[in-house]
Amino acid sequence: MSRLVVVSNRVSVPSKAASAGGLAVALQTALRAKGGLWFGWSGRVTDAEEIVPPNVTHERNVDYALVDLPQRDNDEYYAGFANRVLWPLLHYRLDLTDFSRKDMAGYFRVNRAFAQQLAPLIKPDDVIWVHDYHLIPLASELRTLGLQNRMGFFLHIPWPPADVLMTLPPHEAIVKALAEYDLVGFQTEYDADNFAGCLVREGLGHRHQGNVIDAYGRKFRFGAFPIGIETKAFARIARAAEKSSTVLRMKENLGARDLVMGVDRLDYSKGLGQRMEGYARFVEMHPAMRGNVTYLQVTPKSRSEVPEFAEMQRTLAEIAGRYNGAYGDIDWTPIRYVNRTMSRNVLAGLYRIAKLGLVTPLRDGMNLVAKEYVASQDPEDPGVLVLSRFAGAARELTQALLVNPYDIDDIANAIARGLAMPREERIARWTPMYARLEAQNVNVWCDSFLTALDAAT
Ligand code: ADQ
Repeated sequence: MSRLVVVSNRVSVPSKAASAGGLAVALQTALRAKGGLWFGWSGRVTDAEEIVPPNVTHERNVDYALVDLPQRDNDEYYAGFANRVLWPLLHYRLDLTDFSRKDMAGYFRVNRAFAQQLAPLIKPDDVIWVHDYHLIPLASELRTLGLQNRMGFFLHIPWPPADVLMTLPPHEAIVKALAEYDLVGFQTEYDADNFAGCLVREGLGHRHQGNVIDAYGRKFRFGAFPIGIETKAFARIARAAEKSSTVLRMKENLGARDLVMGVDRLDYSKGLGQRMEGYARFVEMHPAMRGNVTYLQVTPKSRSEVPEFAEMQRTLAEIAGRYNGAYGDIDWTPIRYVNRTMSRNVLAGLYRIAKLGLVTPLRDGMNLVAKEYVASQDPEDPGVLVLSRFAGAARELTQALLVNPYDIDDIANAIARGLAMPREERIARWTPMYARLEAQNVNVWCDSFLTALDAAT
């Protein structure tokens, strides 16, 4: 059996202090079963001139090889090209891309350095699985060093249509780099079709039956592999967490009020401003609900050194403050905006007691919060998921109340409809969603990608 090599920007080394999330657990399970190596950045930034050989630790059949990033590489590759060009562009935000040739050079330079550090650790029959937009050129750099291994790439975020992609000055270098993989995976069929469409429309490649593309003298496969969660484990954690002290405290505090809940990283792709406005419109339109519902938005502060993030944080606090001032009362705060991270257990327990999960990104590769919310519900009395039609999860969770996250009234109406929904309808909508999440859990995702990669030649 071939060894598995996983490469990602950040590596999850198992630790006693932190419990790993679903993706890390699934990859660790696959790595332990096959024996393997996980390579990537440690998260540390140093004042070294260049990337030096990784620090390798071994744990349960798996080597973890971590490299540190010199400051310049962090600025150009990570903070620069990956996060200020690829992230906004692939989320359709042309207005926020901040392209410079210096950062682009840094991005390709770090990928070359990663390849140089990784290559000596690779055995001839290893299967290499590269994750996400930070590392698109890795396969081409490894091939330049003579590696002929099977290599797959999975993009966790969306892939936009050709007209959006074409605005990226090095779009052709990015597409060409992807052609060096044997399998390129996306979250949804839309993303996969956008990718093939970009190649075909720009005359860069030909699409064949069975999702095969011919481009730059190579034939490779592509397709949709929607990522899942640890569905059963999440349901179990949520059941147990309902009795945890934090969740009991929240329940007591809520009294007879309904809980509406949002959980997101602070990011412009998550549509947090529009979401708060949508909830405020709901409160405005339904005076009888005032005092009877609380919206809890859990969003830790992040990257406050980046001006846009600090600005976003200020704007959200300002919107919450404005509506709390306008509609709140001595014993009622309409929006509780909490800036901290919560453990998976507490989140699962809060999801379970929330009558409504509000997940309205403007664009999202998948969105695991939507899936976690569904998995956490009580089958006898489930809550309602209000979900953006622009999240990858909307392709699977079709029984959610799907909304246009740019349309404030649509969000307000969905909240009203969700909170008033009879139990039979809630059960009828929830049951097929849960069944799907159970059938397509994160281990199934992992296996189906690796099986397709095995079959790709
Ligand atoms: P993210 O953009 O990070 O992931 P998401 O899929 O929602 O988005 O996953 C976030 C994870 O972090 C969830 O497991 C959630 O529980 C956790 N989380 C979020 N806020 C938290 C908080 N305040 N406290 C604690 N935990 C919190 C990228 C893509 C997504 C894609 C995933 C996986 O952008 O579209 O679904 O990768 O492929």
